[in-house]
Amino acid sequence: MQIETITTHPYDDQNPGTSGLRKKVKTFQQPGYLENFVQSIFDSLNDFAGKTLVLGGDGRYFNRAAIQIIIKMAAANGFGELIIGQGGLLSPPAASHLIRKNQAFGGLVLSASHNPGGPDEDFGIKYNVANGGPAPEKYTAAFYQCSQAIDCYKIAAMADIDLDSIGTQQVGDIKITIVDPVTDYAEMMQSIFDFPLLKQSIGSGYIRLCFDAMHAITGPYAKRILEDMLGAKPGSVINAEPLEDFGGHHPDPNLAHAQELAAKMFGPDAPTFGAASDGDGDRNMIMGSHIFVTPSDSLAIMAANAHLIPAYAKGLSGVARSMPTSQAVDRVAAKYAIPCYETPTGWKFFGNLLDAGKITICGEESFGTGSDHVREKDGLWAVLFWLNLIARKRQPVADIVHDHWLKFGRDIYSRHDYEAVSSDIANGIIEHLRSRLPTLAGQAFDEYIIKYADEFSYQDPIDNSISHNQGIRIGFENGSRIVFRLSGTGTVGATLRIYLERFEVDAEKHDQDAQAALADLIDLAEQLSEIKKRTGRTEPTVIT
Ligand code: G16
Repeated sequence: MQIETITTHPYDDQNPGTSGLRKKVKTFQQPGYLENFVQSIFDSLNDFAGKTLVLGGDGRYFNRAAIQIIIKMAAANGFGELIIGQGGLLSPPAASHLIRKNQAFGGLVLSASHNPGGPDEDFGIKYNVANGGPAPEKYTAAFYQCSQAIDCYKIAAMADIDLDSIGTQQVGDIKITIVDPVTDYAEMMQSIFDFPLLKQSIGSGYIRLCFDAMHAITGPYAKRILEDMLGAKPGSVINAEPLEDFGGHHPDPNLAHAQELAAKMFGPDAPTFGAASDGDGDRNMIMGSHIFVTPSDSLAIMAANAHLIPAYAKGLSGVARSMPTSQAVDRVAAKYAIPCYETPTGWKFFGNLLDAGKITICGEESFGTGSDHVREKDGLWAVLFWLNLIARKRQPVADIVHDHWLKFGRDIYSRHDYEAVSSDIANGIIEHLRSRLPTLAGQAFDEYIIKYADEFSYQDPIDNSISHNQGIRIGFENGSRIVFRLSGTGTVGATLRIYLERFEVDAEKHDQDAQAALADLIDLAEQLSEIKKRTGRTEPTVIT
């Protein structure tokens, strides 16, 4: 096999964000752009000659073309085997599982998650390490450093690989195995949850479900597991066919974007259970008949009830949440006397805690939950977890949620996003907030007295690495919080996120609408940050 060395020049924008490198497809299609980043990853890794790399993506536009390029580069750089999902498809949790199961050196996951797809939309790539999880910051910093000095990349002169036929072939020195993307993942789910009980509850009609795959990768996974294996009625999985442009929608599982599902769940004769997943299948939205469960509540409810799920029957070693996620799970951890860790936003920060056995379940406000079964958040896992809970408790979602609030109180929560703000303005807002931090503690805004105001830093308890500037936190004497952060996953300008939460212990007030209940905090967030004033916007782009 002939290896070509192609001369290239650095692109200055290849610094990975919260979850890999995400850019417009057109950016990735520039000459050498994808190749530079892949070569920079390979150049910063050691000792992978002859080893295995897992490869797959969320099936969005450019997925197949990118996979063909990466196959040739992996061959040229000396990998011994590639394990690739059929059709180039692998959800991050399925890829994570394959890396772990096959003791692979690592994996490349092509995904821009919940961002829209198509020739004018987004694409992304991230590297996962041998534990199956997203590369920690020390790796991503090295990728960026290499990308800034790159002058050539290596690529094998070989024909495109047939991605659609399952099987193994040897091409020169590299073995290429195309696997069914669902089989191993489905087997793992069977080992975690009570499938016979689920089959019985779904088959008997006790649970009627609707899963919105949003024309993204979970279509084939959900059809196989929910319909074929668990007996949900054909058609229970809607928008099941993965499309390169997700049917023109944002494959983002929230009430703003999963409108078809939301209409069903708040409509007449609503199913017992509703859920949606994102473009690459690692996020989840949980709904019941006439109720939406916030991701922060979902995490807390999972932690509080984990003993009802076969794989977690022995209890949890600990839990973790990202800093902006509500404190609901902290209350569960306190009650059951297990550790609760607060990490920066980004699944990569859970990896060390999971590897060290410090936590069993973790999650984020951004519609992500997962456990130690893989090292990625896992949308369908969360769906099966909830189905298993409903079946075990014989309670509808709304009752499970209300019972939880009764026991622990309700952390009323919302996130307001201002998307595509000019980067200068967004940075100015963060600077403005930063400059106010030293003087805020002790200030009173009606009944809201500021207890602390700081910028979140995290020291990893396992490797002691420190991550600074992970969001601005303003905490109040009454337990309420406002957090401000710049997103690390957007591809146009900057996205400003405001996270708002207020604790309500009074059961009479648990049913309030979140926006109304948070109105004072929303006003206060504006007073502190001047986002509307500085951006000229009158309202957030998305409220979740
Ligand atoms: C990624 C990360 C998550 C993070 C989310 C939002 O998820 O893996 O840990 O919470 O982005 O990040 P940000 O607030 O910086 O936009 P995904 O589903 O996009 O891969």
